[in-house]
Amino acid sequence: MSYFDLLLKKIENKEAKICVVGLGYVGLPLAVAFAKAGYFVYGFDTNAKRIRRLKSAQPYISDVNPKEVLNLINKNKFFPANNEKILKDADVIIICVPTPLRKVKTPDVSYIILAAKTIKKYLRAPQLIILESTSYPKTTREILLPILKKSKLEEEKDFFVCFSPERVNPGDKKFPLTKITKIVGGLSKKSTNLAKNLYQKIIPAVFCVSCPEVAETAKLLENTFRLVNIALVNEFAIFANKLKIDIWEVIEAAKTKPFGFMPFYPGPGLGGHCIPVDPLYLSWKAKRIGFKTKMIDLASYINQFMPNYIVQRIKNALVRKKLDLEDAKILIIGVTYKKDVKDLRESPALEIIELLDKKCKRVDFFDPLISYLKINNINKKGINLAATSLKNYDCVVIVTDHSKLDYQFIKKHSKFIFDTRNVYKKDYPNIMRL
Ligand code: SAJ
Repeated sequence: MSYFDLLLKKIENKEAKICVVGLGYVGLPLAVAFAKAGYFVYGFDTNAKRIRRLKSAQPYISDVNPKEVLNLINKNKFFPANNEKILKDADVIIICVPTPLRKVKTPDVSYIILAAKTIKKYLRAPQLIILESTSYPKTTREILLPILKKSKLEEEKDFFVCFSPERVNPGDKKFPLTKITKIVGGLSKKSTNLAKNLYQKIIPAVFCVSCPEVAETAKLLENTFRLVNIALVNEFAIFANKLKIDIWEVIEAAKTKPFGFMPFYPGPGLGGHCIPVDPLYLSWKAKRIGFKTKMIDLASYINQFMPNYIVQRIKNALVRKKLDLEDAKILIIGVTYKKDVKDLRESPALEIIELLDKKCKRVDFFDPLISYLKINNINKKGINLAATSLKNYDCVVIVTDHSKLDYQFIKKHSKFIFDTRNVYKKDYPNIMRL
């Protein structure tokens, strides 16, 4: 029996032991899904604090129920550890590590390289290695595979390699992991087949492609599609405001078209660890082969300009009220990168606060999910949202529109509101929208 047949059989009858490397917003839900499907799942994370939190039912990912995780641990279905030796016992290893940008906006694949080097130490026949972390086309073939081949084992014979992009939408209850079609692209039909059979145990819809590069690029197309369309609507918002046209009503009208249009909404900027980041992986790779991705570069520029635009709109509004920015007290409501998700990464609110901190008398924030900001040179404790406090501010800015905020209370007790998310659906004497 070949190693492929042996591994396929173990996957089919759920004897295969899985190890998810990286227990973040992608890896942890994936580990839980496989454990609930009847596999024994190791969870490897270099962050020992995360392992302790999992074993004591302390949440750190809003999309996962900590009690459910502890139950799986107690039933010996899920074994989180920060001891790399567990990799030796795994038949399937799924890499879900971060792929951020460096300060100079170039890809940082160091987490993938570290994971690959660690896996290589314990690589044995047969093992299926799947990369889920979003990266530029050819990462699987040019970065992951060469490191694994240093083990002297033969790919697609002793070990099998596949790319399957993570597509989770943080905070989205309508589309949980198990309802999002899984794309799989292996180095050969064997690895694709192994990955397809594995994912089908938790996700009914699996879409196979011919190679890792197609899977890598499909993911980047998805997120670049969002980046470009968000930039488009942000630019429309700036243009519409100059003509005193309600951009929100324009979008409501445009989306009545039953085909050929998909609504996106303007906002204070583009946050998160995916949309502002992943397309820059593509543009970086393109530049290295002499191709300039003009659309991505321009869209990134427009989205990155939005925090400045928000500050400009605040300044102009206060000038109309005969108040200078340097005398103003501003309250920012909502600082996470999108509503109802406890995540500050690339959040435009942080840049807005930093810009206002340099210009205003006082800048405070309130966010029901975040009580303290200590990022870059921001060091602030969130205020209590009370009637008295709201009245103290010359401008209250709705930056992130969390669902559980009492917007009527805010409207009643604020002198002036700048609503960047169309929470109030129309302008009022004391409310200005983007
Ligand atoms: N945003 C707008 N206008 C919009 C939509 C979003 O300004 O019309 C802003 C949000 O406020 C946020 C940023 O863009 O700051 C990103 O929001 P997002 O929901 O598009 O991105 P993520 O990173 O939370 O999740 C996305 C997923 N989103 C959706 O499909 C709706 C999906 O593309 C990926 O599964 C995920 O990135 C990923 O991991 O790549």
